[in-house]
Amino acid sequence: MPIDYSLTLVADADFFKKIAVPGASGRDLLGIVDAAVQGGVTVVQLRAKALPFREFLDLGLRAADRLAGTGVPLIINDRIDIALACGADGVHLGQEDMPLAAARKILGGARIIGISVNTVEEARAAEAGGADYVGAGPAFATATKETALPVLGPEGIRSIKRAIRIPVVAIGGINAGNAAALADSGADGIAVISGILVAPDARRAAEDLRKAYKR
Ligand code: 3NM
Repeated sequence: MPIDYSLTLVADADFFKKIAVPGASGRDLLGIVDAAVQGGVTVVQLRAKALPFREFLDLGLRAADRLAGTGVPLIINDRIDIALACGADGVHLGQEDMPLAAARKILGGARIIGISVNTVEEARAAEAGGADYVGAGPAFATATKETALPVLGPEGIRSIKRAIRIPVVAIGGINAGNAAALADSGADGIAVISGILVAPDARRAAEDLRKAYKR
């Protein structure tokens, strides 16, 4: 089944610890995931860089349970062991994470592997190595992830899109106000953390992002 990459929610379990969001204390990440899926999120990526293994696994199992039957794939950031243990549809790997070839060896061909890229060269390498999609970023400046990488902007995303055939998902600093600026980049979709996690109404935020980013 081809995947609809239109809108990825990167559900970051550490987000509310890092960034002060008024009224966010005790906000339930999986409740946000549910609402965002109702609002039109097409892929959920679970990210938890600072969570102990068992908590991440438990969250992954519960996320898989919630998403079962929705048609929305679950991707686990970085942790192949957790992806396998919770029956996720795939993994998303950064340039410093497990190399693609090793990940493919472990996961086999049936699961999705996405790779973070910042340059055309990285995108070409990901495609040549058998990645299913790339996450290209940062599209815009973002406070969510500490990164020294240059902001790509719509032009940078477009260069990456033109260089490869696998789907390109733009990430970094994207919100309903600037998503339309990426429309001409040709990206197959957008991915957000704060654009949905800080919103008081995750369903509405997802709806607004879907409306703002139409290819
Ligand atoms: N990866 P927000 S930017 C997780 O450039 C992540 O690869 C990026 O969060 C990259 O939507 C980023 O709040 C943070 O800007 C995205």
